[in-house]
Amino acid sequence: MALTYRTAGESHGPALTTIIEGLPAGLPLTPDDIDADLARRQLGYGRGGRQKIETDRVQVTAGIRHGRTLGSPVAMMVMNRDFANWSEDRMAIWEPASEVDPITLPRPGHADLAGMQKYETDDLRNILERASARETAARVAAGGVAKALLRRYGMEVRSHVVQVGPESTPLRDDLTLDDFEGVDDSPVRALDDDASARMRAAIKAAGQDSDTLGGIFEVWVFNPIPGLGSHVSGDARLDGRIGQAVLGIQAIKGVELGAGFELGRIRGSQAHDEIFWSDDRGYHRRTNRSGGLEGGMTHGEPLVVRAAMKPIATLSRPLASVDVHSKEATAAFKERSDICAVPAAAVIAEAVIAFVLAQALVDKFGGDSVASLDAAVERYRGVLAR
Ligand code: EPS
Repeated sequence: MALTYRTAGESHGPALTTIIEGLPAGLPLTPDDIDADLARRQLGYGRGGRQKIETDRVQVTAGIRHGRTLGSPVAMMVMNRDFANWSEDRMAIWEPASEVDPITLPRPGHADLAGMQKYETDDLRNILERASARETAARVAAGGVAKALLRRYGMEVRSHVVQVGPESTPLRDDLTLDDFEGVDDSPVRALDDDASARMRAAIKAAGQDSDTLGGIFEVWVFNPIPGLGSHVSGDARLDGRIGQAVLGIQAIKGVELGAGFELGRIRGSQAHDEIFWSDDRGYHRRTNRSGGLEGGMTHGEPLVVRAAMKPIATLSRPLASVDVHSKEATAAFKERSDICAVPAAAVIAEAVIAFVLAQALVDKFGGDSVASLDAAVERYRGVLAR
């Protein structure tokens, strides 16, 4: 069975739900495999008031027994504590809408206007509740499970922030797992202290101006098993699957793999990663401009994915908009929001990339149980060592 997941839940509704189908039976899991990433997603300098209300923890309601997956769908809930403040009126599940005024002032950059047109509603709360990045907590829960599966086969997923607004840190293609050791200690999840301080100052300045900031982050996956993904069809290529997953995160506007757009500016002789062999390392490369992917498949060097997040669209000094009732020019709707959520977006991207890799792992090695997956991976590693 293919590995898939689905989420449900509104930002201020009762809970977020994640259902994962197609996990092999017998995978050991602990609450911390999931909760640690939920907590990391809530951090980052520049977050808004919501994170003070929530302490995200997963509640498993199906698919796990005695700390192991059963092979049945795994269902998980993250409760929205804030629902208690909304359940009586604005997010009441059964009471009629007549009690609450519709919100009619769409925010530029948000899903509001196109969503109102598409779903034929004059209340943008019907759109923003699901468009909100609160939903990403449910995806991070799925990612925690995927990471546990990947870790079993030596694959480790990490991320760091490389740019916030105008402040950046030089890109490197030689990072190791150890370089990421203290990344969560930086309030912006940057690897160097100087960049971290500059990024923090930029967020502070944006906040003082009632403005928001986006940025750029990288996700690295270390020790990928070579041959995940496939060249045989466009939709099997891991490049495309990763692109879809990362661009499917709220506010992500660009994705690069390896050297990315830079590859369009240099010659072939400069662009490709030459192939070497040694007894201890097997096939390996001295450069990784391909970001670990050739022909839509992992080749064994780290997977490197970079993505750009636009500034958050909810501004406390709102941009120009139009009231969808009167069609009069007006300022856009204001709601509590973050100044910058790039550090959190990096954690979310870890989750969705981990899930794509877990899918590719299950696609390649199959099996209803981790025991059969283990055996298939071991056989394949034997083939690779020849
Ligand atoms: C978020 C929860 C949201 C926002 C933010 C991210 O909660 P609330 O709307 O109650 O403040 O803080 O979402 C957005 C910026 C957005 O545009 O949707 C979260 O949990 O990540």
